[in-house]
Amino acid sequence: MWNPMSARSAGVFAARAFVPLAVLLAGPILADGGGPVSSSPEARVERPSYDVARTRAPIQVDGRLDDPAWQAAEPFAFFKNADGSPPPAALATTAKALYDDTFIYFAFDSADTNAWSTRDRRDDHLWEEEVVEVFIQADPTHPSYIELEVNPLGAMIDIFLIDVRKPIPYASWNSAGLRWAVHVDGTVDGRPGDRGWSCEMALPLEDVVTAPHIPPRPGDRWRANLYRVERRPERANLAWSPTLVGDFHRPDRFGDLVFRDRLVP
Ligand SMILES: [Ca+2]
Ligand SMILES: [Ca+2]
Repeated sequence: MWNPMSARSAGVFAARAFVPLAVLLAGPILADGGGPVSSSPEARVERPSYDVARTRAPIQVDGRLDDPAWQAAEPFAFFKNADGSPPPAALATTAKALYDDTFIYFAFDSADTNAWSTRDRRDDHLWEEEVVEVFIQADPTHPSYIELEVNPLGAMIDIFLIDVRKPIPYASWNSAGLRWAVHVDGTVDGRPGDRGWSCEMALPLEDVVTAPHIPPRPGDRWRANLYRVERRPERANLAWSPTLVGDFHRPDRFGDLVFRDRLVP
């Protein structure tokens, strides 16, 4: 993600990272599977939605996506570059979500020939390296949202933002019941030769204080987005719902999570 504490430094970062994006945004935007569209790209790139199934058994949060419920869960539509264009072919990214009475779970499976991070402390600036991220705004009439990031070293930063880029100081809000784990197929040493890494997160529903119902009722809709920041072997900023600008903090571009009563497996 981009630094939510400092819009100025984030702007510098975004400018550096997104010069190509700015160029792309000046030209046509490719819609899903379709031809180029030009005017008002934000209006033309629809926000996606995802049906969240309910898991019969709690997920074993060990970083491995071998739980039967994950096997039965549907994947999010493929990640795109933040401008909506197809992502680099080498950076295949699969994500899924599930819920039960206690948690909402997220799984990421990221192909990566060079899984890299150096930060291993809670609440460090993980977004400056490689990371997967979940943003949740359960009620879009409330500006607050939750941001979770995990890197391939297994470090977590959990942030509660009271409004766009207005976080409670990182160390002051920790989700007490949050659980997460990663599994790396390779080494996190900055050198090539890796295959990828997977991540599981379990966010206690009780932390999602703006949710209309806890646990969610079938048909409830939350806003959310999922991201992946890549630095090696190539820079990329991937999103489930492209934000169309060099900034992940765009709740108006979040997709919809729609809770269903479908049980898995
Ligand atoms: Ca697992
Ligand atoms: Ca990488």
